[in-house]
Amino acid sequence: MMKLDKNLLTNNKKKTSLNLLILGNADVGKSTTIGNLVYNLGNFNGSIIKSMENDSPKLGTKKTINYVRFLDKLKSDIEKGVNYETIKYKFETKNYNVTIIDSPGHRDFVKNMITGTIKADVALLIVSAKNNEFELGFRNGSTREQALLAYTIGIKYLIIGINKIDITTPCFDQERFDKIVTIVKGFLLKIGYQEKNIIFIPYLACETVNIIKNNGYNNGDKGNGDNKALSWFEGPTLTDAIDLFDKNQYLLLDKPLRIPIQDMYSIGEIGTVIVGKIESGILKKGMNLTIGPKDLKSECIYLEKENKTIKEAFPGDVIGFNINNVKIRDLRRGHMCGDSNNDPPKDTLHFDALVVSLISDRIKNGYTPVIDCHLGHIACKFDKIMQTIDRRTGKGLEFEPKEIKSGDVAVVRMIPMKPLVVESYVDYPYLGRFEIKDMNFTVGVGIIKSVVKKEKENK
Ligand SMILES: Nc1nc2c(ncn2[C@@H]2O[C@H](COP(=O)(O)OP(=O)(O)OP(=O)(O)O)[C@@H](O)[C@H]2O)c(=O)[nH]1
Ligand SMILES: [Mg+2]
Repeated sequence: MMKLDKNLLTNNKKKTSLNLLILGNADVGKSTTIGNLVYNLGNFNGSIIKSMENDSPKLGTKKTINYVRFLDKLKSDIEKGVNYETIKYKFETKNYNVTIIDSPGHRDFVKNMITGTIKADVALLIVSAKNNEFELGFRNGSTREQALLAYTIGIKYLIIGINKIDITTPCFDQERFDKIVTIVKGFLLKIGYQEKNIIFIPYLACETVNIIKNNGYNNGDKGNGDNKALSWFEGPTLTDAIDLFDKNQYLLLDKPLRIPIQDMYSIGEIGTVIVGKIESGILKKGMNLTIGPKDLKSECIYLEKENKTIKEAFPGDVIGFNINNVKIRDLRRGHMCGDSNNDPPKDTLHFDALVVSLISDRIKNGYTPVIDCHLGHIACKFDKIMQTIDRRTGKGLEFEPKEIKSGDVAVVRMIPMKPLVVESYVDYPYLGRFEIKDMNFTVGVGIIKSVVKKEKENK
């Protein structure tokens, strides 16, 4: 009989990590949901559970867990431990090791989301099915603003959790569910979400219904009858919805090659060696390379990763590679390496970006701060503030305003003061966002909507 390779088996078992951003208006059940997921699917110190069980009231034969209290206990437990500053709630689904990112909703959080310091793969936007609670959150609350935030920072896959489906009238009301889906879906499609990437899940956070299993029940039939109150719902459970997300699809394998240059060396007989991380595409030995913004032509002679020679490298790999025909004095940190035959990197004439101002000073046309975009660090002029944008709806407000103030979102045409390769956020997420710096302070953040590149003839 063939022996199974043990290493292979354990390697296969290793789950991919996934960051889940939790969004939702006040009181919709965010803490209850997080507590539920971590309690039922998490891997934490079991003594908290014991203490929870001891002081949880019993309802008939069922114990009810107060998940918000559990979360508080867990939080204080983590704070007592060594790893004080990073409070991370984690749980596992079939495919993923999930880390929860809870959204405090303040300025630094938004800044960190946009610059990618916190990187979420998937967002769970929670709404409440309770009468009026949904309407309030959608009309006056932050539901729409948060959905727009998720879209702006590039979260393509969005789960809409419709919580508290037990307290609709009648309870577990399918009509109520359908109505909420229609309203939210209409909005999401308008701001740019694709129908195939949004999914609606009715569930109950305080009772673990349709989170792991579709075990909805009617009042008076506590979970073991056939008469399931959520039997009308044929979609996945909340955790299955997370597993439906295909992270590989977003790994940028199929995109053209982009390697921002981190360091370069001139090594004796070998020649020029570049070090950088592949942001998208595949680098192969023998490939014809173009290095922007100067349009230098070269070839990849050999490449290595972790001191081993390899034939090809993939997104996320940090590699060193040897190129010919280019001297290191022509290269700078922040220059961009790409495939000569597939969308080679080019210098920028100007680009349009969605900019959020974070300084108290007003910004006018002509303002020229430094921007940090991938590894580039270049002065860029606010050539023209084209339009301010409503944060909540994404709709345009004022055309060509004289100035923008702190907190404003605006589309701005920007011109780099020196050669620079940038890309649109849609095409190259990691290369299409930037921080705006003034005297080394972050004064704003931006996302690049479109780029007009310098073509040879207009150089
Ligand atoms: N009926 C019902 N009530 C729920 C459910 N989930 C949460 N609740 C209740 O809704 C209230 C708010 O829940 P939380 O989890 O604290 O909500 P939150 O979104 O964290 O609230 P904030 O942190 O204040 O924004 C609590 O009273 C919960 O018991 C549910 O599935 N059904
Ligand atoms: Mg809470």
